[in-house]
Amino acid sequence: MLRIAVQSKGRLYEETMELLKAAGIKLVAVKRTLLVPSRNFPVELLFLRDDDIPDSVASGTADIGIVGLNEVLEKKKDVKQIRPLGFSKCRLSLAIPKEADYKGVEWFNGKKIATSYPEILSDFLAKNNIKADIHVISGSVEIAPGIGLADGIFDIVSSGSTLISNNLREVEVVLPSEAVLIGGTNDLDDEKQAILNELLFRIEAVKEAENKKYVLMNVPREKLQAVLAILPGIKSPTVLPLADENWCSVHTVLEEKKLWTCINALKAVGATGILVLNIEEMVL
Ligand code: PRT
Ligand code: ZN
Repeated sequence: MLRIAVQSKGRLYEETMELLKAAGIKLVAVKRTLLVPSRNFPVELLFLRDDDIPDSVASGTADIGIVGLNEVLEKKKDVKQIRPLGFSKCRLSLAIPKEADYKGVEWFNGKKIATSYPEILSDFLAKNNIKADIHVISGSVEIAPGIGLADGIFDIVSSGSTLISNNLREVEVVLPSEAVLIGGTNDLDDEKQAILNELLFRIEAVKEAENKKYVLMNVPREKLQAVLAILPGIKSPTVLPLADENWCSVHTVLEEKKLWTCINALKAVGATGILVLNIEEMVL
């Protein structure tokens, strides 16, 4: 049994659960308990506050964990990053009052900076030879400059709208962050390692399928070359005969971002009955 520490509620929760579900992991009915086993895969989920996830993995209470890179680097626990997971993307940035005259990071010399991430901030300041006063607060960091508690802030930014509504402007991106899978620094026993390998294999397949669509269409034989010229395909598209020998069916995988341009081009050369399907997993 492999124990995975995950956030019990908050910004990481939904997508963590979606990823595990897409990897085929079903839980026994999630009651509000701390430890929930899967009913079809040898893992159990340990639900924690995100702040506690790095330590739970470093101490061996959990074997692996899913948490924001920002928490991993701030907590400085003995853990290793196994793989990025591509969700809960954000960044840790320095921001200052929007009207302040900013020419570079030296601006922060002698200034007071409010943050919940003192470790990452002090590493950044030391690397840039800046001497500033770090003021640690645990929430609503963005209001600190407005109430005279600090000159600037160091906080998580996603869309940037929190900064704008507090009359602040982002001046330095210090750390791009996203959810990551972490593990301890000691080797897992063979059984747990085999479960982790299977989980990673499934995550790989889920990530591979993300943003891709399976597309099928009917094509007049004489237009087949024109259609094939448009399709990138993973290797090459599949071409199948139809009952009417003047027609064939073409199947391929397209990246979502290219989907509409491709579909328009396909229609223009004579493809019809275009079906677009979701792909759940893709093993390359
Ligand atoms: O209760 P628990 O301790 O588990 O949760 P938490 O309240 O500490 O964390 P939570 O659930 O808010 O966030 C968990 C993780 O999500 C963070 O550690 C980040 O890795 C990631 N994440 C992604 C974010 C954001 N986006 C985000 N926008 N975490 C926080 N924010 C906040 C930010 O603090 C700021 O107040 O949203 C505001 C900025 O958002 P924008 O869109 O206005 O820029
Ligand atoms: Zn937290």
